[in-house]
Amino acid sequence: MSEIVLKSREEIEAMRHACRLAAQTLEEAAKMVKPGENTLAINDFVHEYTIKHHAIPAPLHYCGYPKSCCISINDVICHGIPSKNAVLRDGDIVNIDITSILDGWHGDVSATFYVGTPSPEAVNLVETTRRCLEIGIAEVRPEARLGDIGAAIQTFAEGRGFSVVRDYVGHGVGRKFHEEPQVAHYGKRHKGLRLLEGMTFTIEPMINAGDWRMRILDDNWTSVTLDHKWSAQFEHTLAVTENGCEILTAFSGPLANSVTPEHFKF
Ligand code: EYL
Ligand code: CO
Ligand code: CO
Repeated sequence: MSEIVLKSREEIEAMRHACRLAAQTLEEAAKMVKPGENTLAINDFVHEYTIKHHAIPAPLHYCGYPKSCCISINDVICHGIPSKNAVLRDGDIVNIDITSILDGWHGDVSATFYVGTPSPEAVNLVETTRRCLEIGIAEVRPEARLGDIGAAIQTFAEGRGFSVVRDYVGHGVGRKFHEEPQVAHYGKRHKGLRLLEGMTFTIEPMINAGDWRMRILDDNWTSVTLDHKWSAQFEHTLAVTENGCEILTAFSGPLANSVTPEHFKF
């Protein structure tokens, strides 16, 4: 049995530091996203940067996971294992998911980046997914319900012809990587748990160009779309505040390769 842990102002201040480091690490790692780069090199940078800043990469050895972050290319939904053989190519999309533990507190953040020049289809998927996270975040305030977040994301994604992954959800985060509650990216408005000030959790929608079904590769970690159409994801760690929420993993500058292209119109 596990329960939702509400965080005090002091605890949220401690989480700000872990979350800021995770976001900074992602911003620095994003600079390595270029054709020809391999995902193990990005992982190794993330690992060293984390250690240098007196933090621990949470994914390493979590449930036996072998690397310090997850890097998921194209039809990989999530939990892509960094590998020297996974080489970024022009036109790919790649999600980098980073969780840092600093002073015992976790910060969990991810974004999807364009490698070189994206196709219009890739831009539509990635920008829709970026907007899904923003739309979910806009629902977060005391007295709102978890179903409001899921419904807002699902309505927007499906309205654009995409599907919402069912097998993975956002999660409470704090002293533990994964706490209650589970935050589904689909659902019904006015249903589910009522939010309270002091809750800290992630929203991390995975949006597929095709249908939502997935399978796990023979490596027992990597989740890919069943139809091999592409999947994108963005994630932030949030704290519910008196009026709304604070994005604890907000970025301090523009994320290279991640900003919405000028020509894209919703
Ligand atoms: C480890 C455990 C199966 C991560 C996240 C690494 C992977 C596959 C079992 C969630 C759950 C990262 O970053 C995450 N969420 O945003 N497990 C994770 N693992 C792992
Ligand atoms: Co994550
Ligand atoms: Co997460």
